[in-house]
Amino acid sequence: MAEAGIIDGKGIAADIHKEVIAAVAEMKAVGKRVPGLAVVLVGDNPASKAYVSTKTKRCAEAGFHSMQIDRPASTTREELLEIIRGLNADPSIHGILVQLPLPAHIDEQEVIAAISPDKDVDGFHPINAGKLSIGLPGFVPCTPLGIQELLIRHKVRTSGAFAVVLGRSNLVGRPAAQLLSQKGPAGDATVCIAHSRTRDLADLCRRADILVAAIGKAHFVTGDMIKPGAVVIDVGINRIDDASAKNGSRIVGDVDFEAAKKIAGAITPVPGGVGPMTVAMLLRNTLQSALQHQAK
Ligand code: BQF
Repeated sequence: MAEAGIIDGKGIAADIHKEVIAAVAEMKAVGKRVPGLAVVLVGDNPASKAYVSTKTKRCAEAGFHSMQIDRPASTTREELLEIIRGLNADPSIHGILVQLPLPAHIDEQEVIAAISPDKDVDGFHPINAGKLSIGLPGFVPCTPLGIQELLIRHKVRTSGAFAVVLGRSNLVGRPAAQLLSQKGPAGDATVCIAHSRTRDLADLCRRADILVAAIGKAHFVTGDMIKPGAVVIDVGINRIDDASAKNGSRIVGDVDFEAAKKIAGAITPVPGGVGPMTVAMLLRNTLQSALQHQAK
């Protein structure tokens, strides 16, 4: 059989980026405020720092007003809540993102709940999670939204398909399953959420027309777990040792890509698949928020 088509997340994200730039130019032309995003980074987790700088950079390129607030790991819960209160009240800010994970002494759920739901561009506030679960419009988490957009733009048929989502996190697996099962574009699938306690996991995966891997384990999905012709969406970002790499390590997904591409019909690479879409959807959510804040 032919090798899988590669789903070009990086290219699709670049297209969306251009669409956002055009929309910002239009907002300026009609005298609206440009979208404003505040990114709050607490502590010095190297991966978080890298993600935050990517997001801040992309926002600046898109013509957004962007604000990055860096605080030490010793920041107290009260200090962080005070920062969020200020941003909630700031009319130049339409999106507030608190980079996760937070230091262990801070309750993430309390912080997320303090963000005004109409500025919650990460879609993690319980109000937005609840809206997604009952099919009301609201902010949808960026990674699941990016997966939905990849499926739409790659013209993947989801209606009636059997989709297996590996992973039940509130940030990725669960909302991804909700989007796939809801009515409409990239929806109408029959969805199963699988996790570490799922029995006969390999057999279940092998039945999937669409397989979304979001478990956070390098090369967890092997070639024998993939149905010939299936669409494989790899959400994983795992650093593994690689003696042949410049810095001794490289990033791989949750799927054994080399094995999978011989069997799947289409597959997202890592890097360059879902990751860039996550950032593109952050820009789109922030644009949406700015438009909603200034609808007239
Ligand atoms: C790429 C994230 C786990 C935990 C917290 C491009 C990103 C990643 C990869 C990126 C992610 C993952 C982000 C690529 C943001 C996606 O080229 O493959 C962009 O910046 N992401 C995050 O902010 O927090 C995370 C994953």
